[in-house]
Formats: sequence, structure tokens, C-alpha cells
Amino acid sequence: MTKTEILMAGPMMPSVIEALDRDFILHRLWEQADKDAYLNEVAPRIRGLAASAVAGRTDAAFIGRFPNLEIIASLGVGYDNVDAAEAGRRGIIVTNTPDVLNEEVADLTIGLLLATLRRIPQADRYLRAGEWLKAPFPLSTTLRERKVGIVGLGRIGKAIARRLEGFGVEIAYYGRNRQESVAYSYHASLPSLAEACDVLIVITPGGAETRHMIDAEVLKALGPNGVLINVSRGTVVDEKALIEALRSGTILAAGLDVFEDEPRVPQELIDMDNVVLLPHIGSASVHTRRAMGQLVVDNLVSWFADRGPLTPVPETPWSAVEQPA
Ligand code: 8YV
Repeated sequence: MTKTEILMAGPMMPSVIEALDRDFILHRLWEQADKDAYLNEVAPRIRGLAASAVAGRTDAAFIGRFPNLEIIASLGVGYDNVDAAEAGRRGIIVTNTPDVLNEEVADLTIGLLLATLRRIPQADRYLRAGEWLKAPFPLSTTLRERKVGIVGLGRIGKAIARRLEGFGVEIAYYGRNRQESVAYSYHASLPSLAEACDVLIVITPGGAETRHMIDAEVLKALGPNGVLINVSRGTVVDEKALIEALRSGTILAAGLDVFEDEPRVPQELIDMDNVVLLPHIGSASVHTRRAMGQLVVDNLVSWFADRGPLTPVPETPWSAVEQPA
């Protein structure tokens, strides 16, 4: 039986590449000297894409190059790197990798929160620079007696909230709808949540709908003792407004795992002492990336074995009604 041909635009973990090599003819676009010529040759035969943010955007123009494309399996729970609406219009399935990263991202979020409040990276730099020999490290702010607002109480947001319960802090949230299953206090507007809290943790999906939802007004409402933690997408925060708020003391500090133009980070943030900056590592452990990669493989294998996609995104044409028996 001839194998199905699929294409990977940018490299994924070796375990994913090995697994796909077993079941498919896997085209490695990133290894080609002339990518355009290579695509012209193979695109008509490609029925599946393994996509990821590192490979760039799987946009309408790129999708349009594959006349026989059936499925785009994207690595990551967020899939703003894929034009899922365009794929949906063309009848192409898009899958993401939900759930397998919830606990990992929640762990990292708590680490980043504590690092930002207690200034752990700054203290490490202080010791290494020999400053401790001269004077004790200055006292930091604290998580004690703070009220934490979660922007986006989805699956990862809930995993973060569960951890925060153990820290004995008050928890509130903002989202499109109140969730009856949780006891945390609900705010129907973001400025209202920011006003009520002195920590905001952003874990809402990226994309056009949430672009710059953390703006100058929200930061002002968060206030001079306020701390912003962003582990979702850089686009959710108006980065210029954030830089200004940090510089002017409108808010106290920020912990950021994501940025508007990754991997480029504004020099203004790099130069600031009241921020902790991470290179988008929320899910980046061997354990969790392996699980995410396996879900990319499993979605492709399941689709081409006529068992349907395992984790289709809402924009996808697939629905429960169409699922095979
Ligand atoms: C990944 C993420 O870094 O899952 C997500 O949405 O942001 C991260 O887990 C990224 O998507 C992998 O390309």
C-alpha cells in the first residue's frame, strides 16, 4: 500500500519525526534549500500538515498551496499560528493538543508568579555579582494577602486556580460567562476584575478576539501594587502600554512568558529590573512536549485510518454527527 504524504514545515521533536516517518512519507520543508520549488513539486501530493508556531504561520496563502489537503495537526493548545477559519471554509480539519499540557503550564505559571513577586532571578543575579558580600538583598513584595484575578478560566486557568487555593489567596476571574461549577468570584468586565485584584494572570486564547485586551485602562485599574503575569499569547497584552505602565509605576511588576513578536523582546523590557522574562517555556519540558507531539501523531494516524480527528478545534468542519461508528 502506498503511504500517505504529509509535510512538516519546521522541525518538531525527534520522537515525533520518527513516529511520522513510520506511518507516512514525511516531507521536511525546513531542510530544503529552495522551499518554494520544493513546495511546487510536492504540494499536490500532500494530504496532511504537521504545523507548529516555530514553523511560522499556516496562513491562507500557505494552506492554498495544497489542493488535496485534508488535515492540519498543530502542536500546542493555542492554534493562532493556523488560519483555522480559512481551513474550515476549505473543509480542512484542524487539530490542536489540549489537556496534555494543563498541569505543566499551571506549574510554570506559579513558578513565574513567585519569581516575579519574590524577585528570585534578580536575587540570583545579585548573589552571582558578589553583591551579597556587601549588603543583604532588598526585601521584596509578597503573595501574602493578595487577591489574584485569572483572565480566562479555561482548563489551564482552572489548573492554576487549584494550585492557588493551596496558597491561601483569594481568587477571582473574568471570562465571557460566569461558570456555575466554581466558587471564585466572577467579574463580567476586565477593568472590574483588575480593580478588584492586585495580581492578574492572563491565560486566555490569543487571536484577533483577545488582541490587546490588557490595555492602558486595565493596567491603570490593576494599580501601583499590581503584578501582571502573562502565560497565554503576547498579543493579548498591549506591550507598549505595559512598558509605559511598568516604567511610570502605574503597576509594580510583570512576569512574561510570551511576547508580541517572539522571539524578539523589546529592549525596554530587557533593561527593566521589575520584570521576569521567559522564552515561551510554559509547556517546554521533555515530558509534556513528548505528550503534545504524540497527540499530533495520533491525530494524523487516526484521520488517515478513517477514525476521525481526536482533538479537532471548534472552527473545523468535523462534528460529532459525522463521527464514524
Ligand atoms: C507551545 C503553547 O510553546 O500550547 C501552546 O499554546 O503556547 C505552547 O505550549 C507552542 O504552542 C508550541 O509550538
